[in-house]
Amino acid sequence: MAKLERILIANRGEIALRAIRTIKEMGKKAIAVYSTADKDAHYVKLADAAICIGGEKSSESYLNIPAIISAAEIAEADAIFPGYGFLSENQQFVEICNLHGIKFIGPSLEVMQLMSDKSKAKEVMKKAGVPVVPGSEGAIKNVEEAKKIAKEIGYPVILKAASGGGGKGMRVVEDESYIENAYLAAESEAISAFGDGTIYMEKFIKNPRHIEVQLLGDSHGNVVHLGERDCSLQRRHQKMIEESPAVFLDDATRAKLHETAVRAAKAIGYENAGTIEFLVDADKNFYFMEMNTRLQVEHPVSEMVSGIDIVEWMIRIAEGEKLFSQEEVALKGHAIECRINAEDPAKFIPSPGKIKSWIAPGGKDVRMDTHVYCGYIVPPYYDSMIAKLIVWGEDRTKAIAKMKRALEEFEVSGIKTTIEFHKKMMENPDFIENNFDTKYIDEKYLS
Ligand code: MV4
Repeated sequence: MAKLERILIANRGEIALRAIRTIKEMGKKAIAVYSTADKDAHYVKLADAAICIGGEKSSESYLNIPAIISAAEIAEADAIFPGYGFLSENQQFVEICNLHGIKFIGPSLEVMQLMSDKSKAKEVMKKAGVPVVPGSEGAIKNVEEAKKIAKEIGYPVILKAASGGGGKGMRVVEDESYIENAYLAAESEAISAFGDGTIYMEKFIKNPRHIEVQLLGDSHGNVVHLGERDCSLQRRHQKMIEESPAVFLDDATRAKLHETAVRAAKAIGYENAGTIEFLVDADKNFYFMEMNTRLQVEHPVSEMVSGIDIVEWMIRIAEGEKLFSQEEVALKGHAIECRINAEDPAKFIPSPGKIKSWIAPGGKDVRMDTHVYCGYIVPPYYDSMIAKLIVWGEDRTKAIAKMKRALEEFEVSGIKTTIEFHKKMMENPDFIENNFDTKYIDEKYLS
């Protein structure tokens, strides 16, 4: 594979800017695409070239494959960087990039396909010796089969959509009297959300933690990990705070988790950046949940503890370069990320509009990834996340103190943001003592 010189970023917002930064540092050309709603966005100005790809709706622009491919051809891009969301896990898009001789900076079409069916992915991982939650072997055919399997594994069980992820088409079932309704509800929800009603079943793990391992694989079969992230602080399946390392784990379990994730990625011949998500129960048993075949929002916490630029390595891997060895990765200290959303922090409802003032925090080991600025108008059409504030400290206590200090410096007016929520969390005794799970915000914070 030859060096990539011109990289088109098929995304917007902070992640487009994040990618432009690294592409420029590597001496390459960054090509931005934008919708009519994003014509004044800062990332558009910072790119070496920028092409309008359509209207404000994502379906007309950031999801518009013909427009993006045309832009890539016009700009003579030799590669596409997908970021997260939008087309980053779209198999058809990867196939079309391949047909046009444009390098998709991500995993192969085959691996993406394999991991997109959560039920099949689980079977593949089980064969590779990765622990999975006990449950159905593949899809459930009907209500009768659901009842039979649930009886075998024991209630409570959880029904999940094979094409799902992010909580849609999921139902927890406490006993047999609810299973028929739950199965039919999950199925119809999955059909309308994903066009695929395939459902599988698992034993329900109570109060789990969501811990994921950041991986990089190269085209020569090497896989390294950059440690794990604890992403348990979520609200309605939207992550709010992520950190690395997961202090919930002891060193022995952590080492086992890393080794398992690397082995899993090697087993499927994984190339480029990816993440394996695990559910971890109260006894620190971990189980494969799903694999994200893309760069994730929370990747900066792994960059802060490893010192490795993940986007740079995604590009170098796409160029065919060989990865560094695991021994060269030294994980140090503790990093925390707070997602700053344009939302009312009390009710978490979107708050788009014009930013009247914006004073960003700074200082040693404080990182702000954002595309917004004073005077910027947050459009109502896209995700409400407008910034990520990431800090590093020698340990978790110091990282929390730094995050608290940084949040206090942060001044935004004109729109409502989740800054206030994060300020409260940094002083919350449960957060400070690491005493929370995936249900924490939904059940404890809002009540
Ligand atoms: C589970 C679970 C408990 N037991 N699976 C939610 C998103 C989807 N990807 C998987 N999810 C869950 N799967 C079993 N067998 C609990 C959840 C879950 C959850 C997981 C991670 C982060 C937040 C969550 C919130 C509610 C439920």
